[in-house]
Amino acid sequence: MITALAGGVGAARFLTGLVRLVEGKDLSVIVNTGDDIELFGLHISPDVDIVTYTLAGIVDDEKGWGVRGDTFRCLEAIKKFGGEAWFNLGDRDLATHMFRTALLKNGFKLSEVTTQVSHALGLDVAILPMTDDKFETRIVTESGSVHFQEYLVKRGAEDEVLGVEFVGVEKAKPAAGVVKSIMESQLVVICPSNPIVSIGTILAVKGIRDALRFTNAKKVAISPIVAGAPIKGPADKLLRGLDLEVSAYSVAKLYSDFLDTFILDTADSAERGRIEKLGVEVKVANTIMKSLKDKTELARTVLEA
Ligand code: FO1
Repeated sequence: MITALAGGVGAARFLTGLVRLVEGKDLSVIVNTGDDIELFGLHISPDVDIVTYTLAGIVDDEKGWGVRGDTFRCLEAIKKFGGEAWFNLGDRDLATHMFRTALLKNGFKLSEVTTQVSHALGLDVAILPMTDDKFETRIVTESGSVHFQEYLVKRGAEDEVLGVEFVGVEKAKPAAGVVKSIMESQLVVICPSNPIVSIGTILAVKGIRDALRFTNAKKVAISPIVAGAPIKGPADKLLRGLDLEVSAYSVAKLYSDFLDTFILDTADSAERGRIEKLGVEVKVANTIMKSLKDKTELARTVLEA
């Protein structure tokens, strides 16, 4: 049994390689829900959908999110009404959000809806939202605190980051199956996702970090930072905003209380010594995933670790 901790696009790309090597029924993916947002009365769960669509083979590969070949007629109509349309919700994607919202209103949990959607798309991987409770990542900027999606998509991640807030963190409990899957796995993989707003959120949910410390599973993380820059997204701005160094070492340090092995990109092999001093074993590999072969090779490196 393998458990992966995942954010959005980077994690989903890695998982595409992993499912080539392990059976879906032996894999659970715990997904960040701090990015979830309500728009037009609908519950959008971007990272859960990115992982689900990618593993189901229907994601828009170029963008890494949304459904391949989707149309945007509903959003265009909303724009005509003068509605805010900065978050690009495709027509088929909207069906997921409408279905999810209707079930949530009828008392189902986010984890239950996620299972129903992923099974309907033919997946046997267990996709587990980190929590069924409200959890919202907000970025503190000079103009005040804004929802993470507003910071990233609406404002193009251009604001200086003054802080990060996790609204709901005190009350959020891990969703059913999350702690059990960490405790019963032989391997826990921390995907190459943003260490603050993707993995950091999952680790902030009460009980998850302790489960990682206490499980007998081997814990392996893949660096999301290569040559001092994130492969995708604003991890550099967020790390800097929290007065943290932008480096693979910095990420390894954030996980060092539970981590066994850190997969470092070949471009950062000079960091090996510093990371080993944290008590973490280091493996150097190519972590840039352009082709399916790259993704599968990286997954193989993780399994061999
Ligand atoms: N990212 C964007 O940069 N622009 C968008 O308009 C956008 C829409 C969107 C719709 C559905 C979805 O599931 C994801 C979407 N994303 C979009 C990706 C998302 O904002 C982030 O990449 C993740 O939340 C971070 O992992």
